[in-house]
Amino acid sequence: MTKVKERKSMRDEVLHGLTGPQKSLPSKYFYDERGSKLFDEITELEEYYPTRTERDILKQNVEEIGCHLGDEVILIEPGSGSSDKTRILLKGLNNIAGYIPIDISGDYLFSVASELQKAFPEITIEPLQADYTHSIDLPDSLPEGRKVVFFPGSTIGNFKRDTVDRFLSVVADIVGREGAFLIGVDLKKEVEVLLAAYNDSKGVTAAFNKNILRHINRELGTDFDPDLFDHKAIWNEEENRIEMHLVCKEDHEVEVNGTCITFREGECIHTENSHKYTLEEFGEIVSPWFEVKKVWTDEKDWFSLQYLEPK
Ligand code: AVI
Repeated sequence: MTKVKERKSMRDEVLHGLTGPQKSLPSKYFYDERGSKLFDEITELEEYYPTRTERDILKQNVEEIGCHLGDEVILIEPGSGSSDKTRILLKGLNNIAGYIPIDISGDYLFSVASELQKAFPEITIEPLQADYTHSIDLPDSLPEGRKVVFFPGSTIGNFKRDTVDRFLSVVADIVGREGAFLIGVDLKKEVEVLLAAYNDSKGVTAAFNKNILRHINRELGTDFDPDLFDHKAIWNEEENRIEMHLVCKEDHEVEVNGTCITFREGECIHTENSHKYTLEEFGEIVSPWFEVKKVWTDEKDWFSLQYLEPK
């Protein structure tokens, strides 16, 4: 039943995106099994600085982060995936009473959670399968503690402004008056550095971008040929974001659920936004809900980890 519902909404979203004036596809469809593996490969690339930079910031400041979080912490991580960066906190801190990883993909979530429970038996680990962009009902059986949402990776950069606002209000709701928010935010920097990060020399980001078409083919039975598209990543100065596109190499048509979509040579499908902020801009965005209390950065000021408290 659930699967049928998911398929219908994917079909609707794909059709909606491909029949608008600017063709687009939702970036969440990068992430099937192959897409998640390609993303993991991206995070290991020399040019893709965010992951290793954020990891280093966490490692170098773990004690100070712990002091800000308080004595008995319930760590809540929306979109937890492999919980990779969280391990740095779980290992380095002794004030985490509970950890709630939240992810839409259940199998992976539950297997990561049970592995973590073995590694950290003293921490109550309660995985929650949910779409975190909407409101989240936390389990009743949580230990006492201060609720802290952890959202690393600068995933917030992939959200459009209305989604950012909705997400911030969901987080404010979850943590309540006494809680806190620890978030990774990628910062503005030289355009060459940004372009290299999204146009890597090994072509992994290109494969990741084109994978969205393979994923849609498999789920919806469409016949997109990924080889008829080139990867393109550009810096949009006005919108302060990297944009990823798929550029059509020759005129052709693809049928999506009975609707014929025409592609012209040179036409683009917009597949992802990755916004970059200054510290001031980000402080302004969160200001209706949160106050930025502490910011940790790397020595080049490329990436920030920010500790926020509700207003
Ligand atoms: C998941 N997200 C923060 C990545 C980013 O940098 O915007 C996704 C990504 N797209 C291309 N490379 C990485």
